[in-house]
Amino acid sequence: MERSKYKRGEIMAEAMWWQNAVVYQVYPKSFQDSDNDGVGDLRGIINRLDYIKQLGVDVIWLNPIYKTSNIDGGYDISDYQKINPTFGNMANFEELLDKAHQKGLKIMMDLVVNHSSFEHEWFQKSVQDDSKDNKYRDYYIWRDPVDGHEPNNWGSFFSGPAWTYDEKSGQYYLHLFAKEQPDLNWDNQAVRNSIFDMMNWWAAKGIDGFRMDVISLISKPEGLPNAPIPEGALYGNSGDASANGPHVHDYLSEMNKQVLKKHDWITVGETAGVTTTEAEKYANLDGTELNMVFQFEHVSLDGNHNPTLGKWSDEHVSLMALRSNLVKWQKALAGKAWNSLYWNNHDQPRAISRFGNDSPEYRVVSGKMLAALLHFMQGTPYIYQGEEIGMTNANFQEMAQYKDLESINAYHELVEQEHLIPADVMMNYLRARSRDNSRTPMQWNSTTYAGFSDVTPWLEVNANHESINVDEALRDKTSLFYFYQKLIRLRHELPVITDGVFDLITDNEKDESVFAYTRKNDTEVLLVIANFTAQSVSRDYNIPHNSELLIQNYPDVISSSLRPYEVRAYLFPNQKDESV
Ligand code: ISL
Repeated sequence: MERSKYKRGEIMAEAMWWQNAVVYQVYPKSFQDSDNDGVGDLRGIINRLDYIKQLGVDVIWLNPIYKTSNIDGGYDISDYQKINPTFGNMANFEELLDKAHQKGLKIMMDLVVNHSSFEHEWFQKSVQDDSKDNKYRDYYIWRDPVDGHEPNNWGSFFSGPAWTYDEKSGQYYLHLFAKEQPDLNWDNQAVRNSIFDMMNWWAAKGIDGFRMDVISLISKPEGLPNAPIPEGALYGNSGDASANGPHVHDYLSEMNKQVLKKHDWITVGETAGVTTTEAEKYANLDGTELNMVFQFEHVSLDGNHNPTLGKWSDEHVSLMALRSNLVKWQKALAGKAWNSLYWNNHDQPRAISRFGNDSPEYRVVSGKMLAALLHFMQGTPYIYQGEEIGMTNANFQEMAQYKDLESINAYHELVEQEHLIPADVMMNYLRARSRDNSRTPMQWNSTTYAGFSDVTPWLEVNANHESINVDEALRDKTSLFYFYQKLIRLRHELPVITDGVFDLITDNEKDESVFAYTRKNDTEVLLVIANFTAQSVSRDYNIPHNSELLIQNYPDVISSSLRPYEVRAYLFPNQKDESV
């Protein structure tokens, strides 16, 4: 096929740069330790920029690197304008930004403003003796007790109630997450101004955008009413009660005017509880709020059937459920808003262990299948560090190996306090879903600490680093790394990956094993066929004779057969009268 005929290499004229981009997520604590204290740091990231560049991505999203109380992996910020000293200093950050820019990489920062740390100056002033009279009291959400109890029945995301009592003032403050993460009061104009000033301060440093932590939760419902308590659960669901609250779109529009619209940035809202209808507002193509959102539905389908246990489960999602959800998002946002695409991140287990197959036989082939399936969809793909070499879940056997407060608190509450499930069942659930699964140190080589550090790391290295590591991946031309590299290159070269209309192929919605879809624009059709199972299946898809096989994860093609986790993507001209 003559590539030039189909405008290959031309980028969709009207596309925004972030619609053609691929983002690489770095969790600094676990990426690269340069000063041998067992914790990753900014110098470590600087030293690895060439590796990230080699992959071919456009943007690095840095999880929080700010001064922190370190209760929740940096999501408890005590100073938004200072760098976590364990990670380095502002000069290191400026060097990182500068060197990334020199290499053509952009830097997206994490913005955590639903809450601050309890050690933030604002909260310290909010609780001090004369606090009821100072302006910082109202920076947070304080309420009187009701009948001697918490002001409402809300639970925290990290177990226990969402309220903590302050003896001095006789009031409770709200925290949807840990008690060390008090929620900021977005209804207060002074709070919003302080946040926008801080964002503008980072803008002046030359950053390229923000990923906004739980930004869907910033506008709490009027009067903070009780929330429905899921059957058997201890507390009302504060996340559902606060998600997409009454003023959230006003506040984001205001942020857009005060900060975002002045810059050619990438912005993504982490929007717990978002629906497709809400996403159309957050990520509207007029650009009045954010560029895109992280939705949670496809990573919530395999939760426990028992609502009391929520995410704690070791279920595997069926292809039927997963596909219908992903298709819903592809279709609903088309032409109205923009999707972000992800299988995993620092809060989710590893993609291959969860959606693919992490046995030695199928790890790489299933990883390639998942990668292709996601990267050919419409939206901006996110790659979480280590995904590109096929890192797997941590497989911890002891509670002492876990460091994540969500995991530790859930174990205490569900096993020891409420006796809802036996310890061994919870250990299985943690092996399947704990956030520490994705936070184990990056596996650079086969040495004792995987090349992450020369000393014992803050979280144990996965034992499989002896065979699964960057050195190995770069040596092997058939590795996942080069497969991702090719997917990223194709996205940059083929407009249809950005602008093509998404459709399942005829009858695919009934197929329990194969996920097959097309993307079509005026000139080209991209056809993606993926076997989601460990069994060979036979299917005949009438691949047009003039199609180009863009990428595949087996060395050859057996017509009308798909081997375990086989994926193939074809490109052919769009002859509008034919349909696949
Ligand atoms: O991690 C979760 C499920 O295991 C979510 O409930 C998570 O808490 C939610 O997605 C919000 O995540 C973000 O905000 C949290 C922080 O702990 C996460 O790391 C962050 O991504 C509080 O800031």
